[in-house]
Amino acid sequence: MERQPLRIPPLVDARKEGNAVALRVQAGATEFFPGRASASLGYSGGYLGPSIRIYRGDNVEIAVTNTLKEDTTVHWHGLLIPAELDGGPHQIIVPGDTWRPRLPIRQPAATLFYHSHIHGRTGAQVYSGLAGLLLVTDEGERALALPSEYGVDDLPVVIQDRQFDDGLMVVPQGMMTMMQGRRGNTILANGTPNATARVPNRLVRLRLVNGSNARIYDLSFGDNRAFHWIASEGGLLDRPISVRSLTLAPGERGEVLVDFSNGQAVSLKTAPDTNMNMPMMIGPLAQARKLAKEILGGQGEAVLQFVPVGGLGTPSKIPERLVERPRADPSKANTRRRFVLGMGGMMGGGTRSGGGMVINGRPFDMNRIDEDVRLGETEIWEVSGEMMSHPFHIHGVQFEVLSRNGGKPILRDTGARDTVLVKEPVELLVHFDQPAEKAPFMYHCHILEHEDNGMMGQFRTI
Ligand SMILES: [Cu+2]
Repeated sequence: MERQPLRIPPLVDARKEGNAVALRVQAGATEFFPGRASASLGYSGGYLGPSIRIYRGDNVEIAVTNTLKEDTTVHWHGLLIPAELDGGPHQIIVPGDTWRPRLPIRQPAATLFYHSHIHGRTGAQVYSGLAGLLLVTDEGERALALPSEYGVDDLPVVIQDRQFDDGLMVVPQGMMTMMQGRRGNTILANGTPNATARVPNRLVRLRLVNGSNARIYDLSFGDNRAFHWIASEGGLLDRPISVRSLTLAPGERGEVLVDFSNGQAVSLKTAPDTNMNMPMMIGPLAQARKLAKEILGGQGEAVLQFVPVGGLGTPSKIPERLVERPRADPSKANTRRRFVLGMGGMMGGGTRSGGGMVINGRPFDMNRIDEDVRLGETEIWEVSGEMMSHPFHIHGVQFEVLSRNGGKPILRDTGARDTVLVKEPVELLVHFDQPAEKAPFMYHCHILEHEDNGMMGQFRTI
């Protein structure tokens, strides 16, 4: 397969636009492979949307015009804003309409992820291309002088698996697909199959975003080099963590620094994906991986190749410390809630609608508030998942992982987060400081087909 240069989504700097940004939700035709135009969706483009740089302290109006023939919403995943601005299933934009939320940006620098959240069609709309990045910046981040030249040494990398038949993207359907979540036989980076990025021969920042509907990536470099993890979903970590691999579940983001000063071309690759529900996992791991390869397209493979330019460079220094962040105090949490993400319908006889995707035994209902939380409180949410691992996302908050499976959190749980992978129980320390009176906030599985089929609930803060 011919290599293609990594596509870089256009950058929209909100301040340069007077903090008034316009997005057009549109249908398009995208040549993922040259000469083969696939039907796709995008924001102000054929597939995906611009990266929007927004500044802490500003108020940014984003006018979203829906030119599709179907309803949509735009959820600002990770943004800490009141629920009526959140773009969840209740903020529907009907065809021809424009939605104009004015977003107060009051949180630390982070890589956030906007995407469709229309109930029942989120999976299909995101798979077709309705996703993009919000890059929050602040003074603390800029003072660190991290690589920040967009598209040069600060690269967005939205990783997605998509199904291609004869060079054309297709949106998989069917019961099995809904159970496992939509996967695909081809990995795209910013919509580019078999992508190559030319990078300077020095330190480069990658904003790695798992934009897949269902697939988990276990990312590492072809030469097993160490790299530095500097930011989780909620923003910068206290200090860089040297790692050789990073796991990202759907909806998760991780910023890393990679030193390309040795001038050597290297691939970012992923391990095979084996996250599927239990009946398919019975038997030895090798068999499960074979099944994963055949059914889910989940073989280990390259995501993106890097080619440094300029030959041998000078190794860069990594800052020892990044940011100080206030920590919530677990002793202040008086309320504990438990959530079980269930897939009971199929196993239990398939009597429930939507394949039995539930939280605490109940499928999502737009008209039911599941939890009332007191505004300003800190709570412990204990979350576990059945049958397979589920990325659990809560809107309007950041949280920390207090424990996993009764023990200490694992490396992957580090930092302020809005999404966490669960199967074994995790305890999350969640602080609620965004109002949700006029509309509720969601919590759900970020395997989008699980979410669409009912693995979602809603809460108010009152
Ligand atoms: Cu799930």
